[in-house]
Amino acid sequence: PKMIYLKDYKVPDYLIDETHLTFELFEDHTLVHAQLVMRRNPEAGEGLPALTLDGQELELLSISLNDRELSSADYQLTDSHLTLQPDSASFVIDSSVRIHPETNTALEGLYKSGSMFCTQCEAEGFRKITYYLDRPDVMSKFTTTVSAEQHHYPVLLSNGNPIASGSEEGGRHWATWEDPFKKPAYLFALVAGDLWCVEDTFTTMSQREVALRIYVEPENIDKCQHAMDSLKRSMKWDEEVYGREYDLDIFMIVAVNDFNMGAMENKGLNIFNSSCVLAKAETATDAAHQRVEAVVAHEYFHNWSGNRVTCRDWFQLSLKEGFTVFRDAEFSADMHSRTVKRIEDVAYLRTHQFAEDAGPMAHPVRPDAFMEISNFYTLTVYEKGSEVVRMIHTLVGAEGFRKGSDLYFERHDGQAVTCDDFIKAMEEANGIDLTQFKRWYSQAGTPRVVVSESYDAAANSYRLKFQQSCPPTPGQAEKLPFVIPVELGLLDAQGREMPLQLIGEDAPVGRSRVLQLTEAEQTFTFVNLPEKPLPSLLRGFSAPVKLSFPYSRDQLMFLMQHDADGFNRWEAGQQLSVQVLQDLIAQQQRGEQMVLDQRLVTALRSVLENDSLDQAMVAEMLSLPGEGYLIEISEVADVDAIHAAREFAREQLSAELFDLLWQRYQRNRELSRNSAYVAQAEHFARRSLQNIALSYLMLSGKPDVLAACLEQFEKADNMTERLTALAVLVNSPFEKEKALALESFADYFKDNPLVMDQWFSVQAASALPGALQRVEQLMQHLAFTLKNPNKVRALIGAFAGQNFVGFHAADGSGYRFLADQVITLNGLNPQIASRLLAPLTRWRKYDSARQTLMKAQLQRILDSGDLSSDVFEVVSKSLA
Ligand code: BAL
Ligand code: ZN
Repeated sequence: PKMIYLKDYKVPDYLIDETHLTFELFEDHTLVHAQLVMRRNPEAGEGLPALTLDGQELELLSISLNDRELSSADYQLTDSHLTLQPDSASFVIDSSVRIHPETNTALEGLYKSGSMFCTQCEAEGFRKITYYLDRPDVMSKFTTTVSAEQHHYPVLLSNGNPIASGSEEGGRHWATWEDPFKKPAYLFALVAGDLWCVEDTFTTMSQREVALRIYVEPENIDKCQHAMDSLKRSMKWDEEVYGREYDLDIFMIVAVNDFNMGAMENKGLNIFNSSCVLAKAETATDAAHQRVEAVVAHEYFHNWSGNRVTCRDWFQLSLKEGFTVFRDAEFSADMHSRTVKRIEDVAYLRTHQFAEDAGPMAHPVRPDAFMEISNFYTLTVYEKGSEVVRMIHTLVGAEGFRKGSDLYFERHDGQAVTCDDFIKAMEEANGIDLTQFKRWYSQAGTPRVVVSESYDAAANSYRLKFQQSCPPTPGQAEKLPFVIPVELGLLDAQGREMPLQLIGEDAPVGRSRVLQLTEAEQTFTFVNLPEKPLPSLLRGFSAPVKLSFPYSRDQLMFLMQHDADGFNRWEAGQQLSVQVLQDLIAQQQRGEQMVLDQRLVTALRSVLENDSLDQAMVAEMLSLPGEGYLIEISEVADVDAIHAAREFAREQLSAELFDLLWQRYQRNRELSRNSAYVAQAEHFARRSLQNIALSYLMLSGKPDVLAACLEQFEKADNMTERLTALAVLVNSPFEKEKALALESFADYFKDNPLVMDQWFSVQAASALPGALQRVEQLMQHLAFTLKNPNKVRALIGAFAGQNFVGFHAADGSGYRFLADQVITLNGLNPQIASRLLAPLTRWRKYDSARQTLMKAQLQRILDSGDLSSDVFEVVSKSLA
């Protein structure tokens, strides 16, 4: 495979004004007839260069140019392209190809999921359907006719509006769909299957009625209401917050079981991984409900940020993804608790994206080179991309941001554009210069900001010095300073926010404000401060950086209690926990008896005693930093010591805070018992506290707690409580109860694949001895198959990504196992194989013995022969 560079971008030589497709679906093959109405791109220069169409795994049956059938002497065919010579500036190409969706295990292009046909074309799947200019800056109007056997495929869908349908001889039928909006091929979709649908309507702000339909397999028809409600809320929110109205008469979602991603924003016909649509209390957790809501919103929001305005080329992926993640995060924040949403997102970013940014696959938000674009649907492009958009929002304010997004949508509607175009709209709408800010798009790596203070009592002034730097990343040894918005406040000894007046200012400017770092080193002096303040820095995590300030543990406890910024109250608790856990890790490594700093107990006790705190916040504060995060912040990660230290801390906290936890648990469980499940913030909060309390309480080994856990497992009316009880049992020493619970759970839910995914994950993630053996056994379970990405993620992904002591077993067995799976999956589904690899690519984080073992497995994958570009790129970069 070869590298593709942003700097080589050229506008397309030809355009496709109209695309007329006909699909004839059969059990053992599919015929695709494509008519492309094309013309020379006036922006591409003079003359009539050869036309090269993309096409992979296609069996060409016929091709004609302006109705003249071409012979093989008239074109060149390779395994990825078809090249021919047009003889005029406008022309029509007709082609027929045969493809094999029924054997397509890569789940890219047209494939079968169970008994239904479906598509996934982003990024470059359309070239597996027909010969085409498969690039996002070629936008075309599509008409699609689908024909199939009627009995098995009563529902035939594609993008846009249905315009005709009919029956054919031999029990077949057909339907034609027309999409009036020009779109790139990656937004094409087709579905054929025996599906039922839930229907509703939405009246837009200009009073147009839109039909809403969610299509699922018949057994799932009772699990669509939450997604439908989420869709309607999303449509309303996008009108209110961004002024964006839906544009077609119908909006459809289809749930499929076999899907590489979470979902796909195809115009008017979103195709979803069933895990991101189906949700009802009995089978989906609160987290799953929130994920469904967020993904439904995300895909819906793409209709504007992605579809109406799309990407010029795939290097610009974050243009649509970063922006849309930001939009969905704000939507979720508005629907539930803003602070809790921010905490969850930041914890995720710092654990996973920071690790990516520090590893061999580190790349800028706008990458400048890739081998395989599928490898760049990353945490950096999505989550860090969203943080970059958030920083713009912070810099220009909500109103300025709206002006910028209005200008962006208005100016570029119907176009394929770049991140620069987005920035330009923000600049022009706000009269600002974001030239330096754009380094966030071009420089990889997580910036570090070291802050120090000095207080001058005689002058009543307080100085904060900020030093920023960014570690080298592959291909980028040196970094220039970023623009870093740092929101801060200063607290007095009573915990009140002090007025913030910088030297040279006539008066204070609020009590929480945003400073802009632009240089490697910068000092800010605050005046009129009669006492030395305690700074609350990077409020709301105003920039995706690693900021450090030499807080004492007492100061962190003070911030936990008093900071007006909810996010920073949590953050202070996390920093305190990290300090305390790092002590324990060091004690463990020295072979000493571990001793927990009582300040952590005191701090968490006061959190638990505070009845006025949002229960979700209490739950978040009780959650110690995860092992993944502790690994990420380690120089050399000692997974065994990290696990031992964290477990020790949890046991100590359980013992010291038992009564408070027990009270909270019982109170909340009582409420759950006596009320029906509701998927709303307050109820999520109550259950999350109840569940984290239970996980602590079970460490006590007390019979009362075990009984409570079993009661919750058996009697709960919802998956959130039931699954937590199961997970807690699985991690407990109660072997008999554990075995019974696992068995009864699997027996009851055996026909529900999404629930079985949870069952696999809970076991794969358990750090108790014998993990690999358990996982290998579970791979033999009837409900497991390597062909379903959700299953792979649930079992193998959870083992390698969450079970650190199991995966990093000193004998290298976990690494060998993962390499085996990657080698097998490489032949089945390269995208999933490549994603599954991520834990092995982090080898630099571990001790030298583990490094050697991990690299040996990467090498073994490399040597295994015939690698996909997906796997080859990740493995070769990891070993470089
Ligand atoms: N565009 C791929 C799936 C998503 O980000 O919505
Ligand atoms: Zn997206």
